[in-house]
Amino acid sequence: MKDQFQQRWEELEQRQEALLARINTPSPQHNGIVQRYQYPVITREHIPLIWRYDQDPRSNPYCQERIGMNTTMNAGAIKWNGRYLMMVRVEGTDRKSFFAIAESPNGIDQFRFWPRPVELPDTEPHETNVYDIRLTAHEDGWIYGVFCSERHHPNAAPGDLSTAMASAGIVRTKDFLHWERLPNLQSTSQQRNVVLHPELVEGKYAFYTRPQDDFILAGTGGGIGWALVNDILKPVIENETIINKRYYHTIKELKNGEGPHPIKTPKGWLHLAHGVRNCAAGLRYVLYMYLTALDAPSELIAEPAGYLLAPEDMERVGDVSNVLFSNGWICDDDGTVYIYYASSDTRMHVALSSVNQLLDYCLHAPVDELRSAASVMRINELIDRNLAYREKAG
Ligand code: M1P
Repeated sequence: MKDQFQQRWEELEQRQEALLARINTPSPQHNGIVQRYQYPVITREHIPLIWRYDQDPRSNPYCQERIGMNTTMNAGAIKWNGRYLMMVRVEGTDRKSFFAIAESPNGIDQFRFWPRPVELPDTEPHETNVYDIRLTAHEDGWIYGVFCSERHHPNAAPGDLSTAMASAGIVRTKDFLHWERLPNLQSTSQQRNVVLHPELVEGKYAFYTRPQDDFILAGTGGGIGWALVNDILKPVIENETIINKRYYHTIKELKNGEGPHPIKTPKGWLHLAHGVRNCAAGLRYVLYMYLTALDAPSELIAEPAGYLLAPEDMERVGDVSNVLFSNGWICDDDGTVYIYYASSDTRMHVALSSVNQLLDYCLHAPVDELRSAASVMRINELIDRNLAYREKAG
């Protein structure tokens, strides 16, 4: 006769195993650009039981979860040794985020966490929280991770326990087991959503940045920036130019931020980013794309109007509702693109596309002309073209 503890433990294991082995299937809807998948690919229920429970019935007689996990979100991604890796932002119920690597054989399901969370070198004593890592396999041979390093604002007024300060932390590795921590990127403004470009530009390390006036608001920071850094071991932003601007009455009116590093294609660098606007329900985060020149990655050459992906159905609700956020995608050799995105700061999903589909989207969907009248003109032009085509086709 099994005791209660043993029975409960076996139930927990069986339930988790069924979740980890679950096969994912494409969602029924498809707009010709991206294909969502039915199930989230990583949730807090994927986190190994032995990270959360004390398995010894003598010290845990009620089989209680001792360390609670809140969310699994905003994962960096990379294909490494033939496996699809996500470096997930796991947030505990104590509100502290940390990184943990999960891998899948096919990129769409069966993600399993590695045995332990990542232990980054703890070199920044004021750092309280780390999150949203972007992984870059750089041409210099290292794999870099650039993440948000957050601390209580040193100038917060006495009693103000909320004002925070964000800067970009940098680590690098060759095996995802041993990490070297470099100094945080120095900048005159706060920075979040900083991403390392995979190639040297003019012999320098190139960063996508997001200057912001304070911890939450971009303010006078005009959008996604670009900065060249001479020395990655002493990284300092000296000049920053805005390469993807925010505009009034668009999906990125309030702020935006680079997603993962862009994908190199014969027609330019494909970028995925998030755009934020305010509304009665609070901030709304959606994902959009833009394309920059192959020989000048900071030069915008195309940007379709509006969003590529916005929260739908279950994605709308979570810890911070009405949010899609992506800082990881993988481009396979055959051109398949796995877009990993988090919904509502709670869980990870995948949507599939291809380089050709995304290029076609960037180069042929109309641009945002920033006025309703122009949008109606574009629709009428499309209708006219379709009617002419139909007439010709008989
Ligand atoms: O809650 C939504 C997102 O808010 C921040 O993103 P941004 O700096 O662009 O506003 C980040 O905290 C991100 O982790 C979070 O998903």
